[in-house]
Amino acid sequence: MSPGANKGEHATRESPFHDQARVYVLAGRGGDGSLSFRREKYVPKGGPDGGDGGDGGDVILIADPELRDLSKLRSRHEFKAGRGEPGKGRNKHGADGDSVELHLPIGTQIHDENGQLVADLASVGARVVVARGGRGGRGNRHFATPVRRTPRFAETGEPGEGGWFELRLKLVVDAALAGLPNAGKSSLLRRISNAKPKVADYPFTTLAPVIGTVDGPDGRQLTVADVPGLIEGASEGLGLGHEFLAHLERAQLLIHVIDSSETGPLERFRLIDAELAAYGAGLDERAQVVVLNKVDLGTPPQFSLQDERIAQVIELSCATGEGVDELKRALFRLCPPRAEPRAADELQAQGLVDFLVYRPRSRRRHSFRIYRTDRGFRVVGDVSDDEELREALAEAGARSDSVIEIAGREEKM
Ligand SMILES: Nc1nc2c(ncn2[C@@H]2O[C@H](COP(=O)(O)OP(=O)(O)OP(=O)(O)O)[C@@H](O)[C@H]2O)c(=O)[nH]1
Ligand SMILES: [Mg+2]
Repeated sequence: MSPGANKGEHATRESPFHDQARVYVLAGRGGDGSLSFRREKYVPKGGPDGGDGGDGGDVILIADPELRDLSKLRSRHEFKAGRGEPGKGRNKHGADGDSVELHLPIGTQIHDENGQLVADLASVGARVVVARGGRGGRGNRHFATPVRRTPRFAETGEPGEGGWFELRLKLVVDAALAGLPNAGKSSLLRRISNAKPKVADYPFTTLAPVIGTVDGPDGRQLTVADVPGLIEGASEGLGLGHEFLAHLERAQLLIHVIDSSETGPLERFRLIDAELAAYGAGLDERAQVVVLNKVDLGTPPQFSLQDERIAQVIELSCATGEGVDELKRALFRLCPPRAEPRAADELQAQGLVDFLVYRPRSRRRHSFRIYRTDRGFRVVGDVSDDEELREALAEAGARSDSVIEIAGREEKM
């Protein structure tokens, strides 16, 4: 991949990895209430029996551990839920519209068009309704009163919410590897985990993040991410740039890998550190284990640095396995177990929906309601924007010759 390639698209030789996407979602419109009167033999003047419209379906985003990235959204980015069915005579309810569930990898963050974080699907089963379906309209039977026996109007269904959202995947891992190209990061992940990332004797072998699982002695497991190597100027887009450092943001620990067979390990440590600082998000404050790799090639040079972030310095060889167990022990000691992921409905029941930061505001709810009458439409409520009203009426089925009643006056569309 060249630095100018598409944002969020990190191609590998095996398969592309996408960590950014845009989606358009639209919840279902509510069905219209029915305007109907009972018609029975021998009953000349039947009462109102118009049933209610069904509610529109929601668009729901769900964290799914089976998914690796956002690549399925390259071919499809529009998700629309079903409409509610209109009510019918004889008090029949319209059916509710089907909801749409969009499955996304764990760690997907959802932003609205203003860049506001709407939700963070950081744990298994986390779910958020990003667009609520419109409520179905009430049938005319609801509007009968002793003085108005024959209500000749019914509510139309409400529009569903909708809009564009930006999705950004930030992997949720316990630890992440960082270092220059060719330092041996992927070799190390192969050594300590079940993952088999590609290893080769040239820089930028790794082009997309890979997650490995490390098994501990007591059955505990840790996840470790391998990301492409960093070079000086990565923050300005050199090499593969530093965008994929987003996948280090949620790691509790960084494993900083240095090729100890080369000279000047301290300078190389500082170079990477400067790129972490340039990226921001507190990466240059994160706890680190420094791995002096490739010690099979000779005695490593001195690495003495007084830095409170560095929890441990480990001499290691991916070739011989020396130091690998020491590193594993350090990982389990330095990455405390995360809180058990809890089921989303359990969190909801306790009012602890921690992944939901901000409830999306409806862009399509109006300050007025539209009723269908036997002559056309009636608008009740506060109409401040003529354009919004015109659109809402059109969606409710009004045509250019429909009669519209607003505040006691009758108008044409
Ligand atoms: N002798 C020796 N060679 C090693 C050791 N660890 C890795 N290598 C070699 O170093 C080269 C680079 O290893 P990788 O694991 O691909 O390095 P990387 O840091 O993942 O590189 P990028 O993905 O390009 O950032 C390969 O040829 C490995 O075989 C080691 O401990 N000893
Ligand atoms: Mg690699």
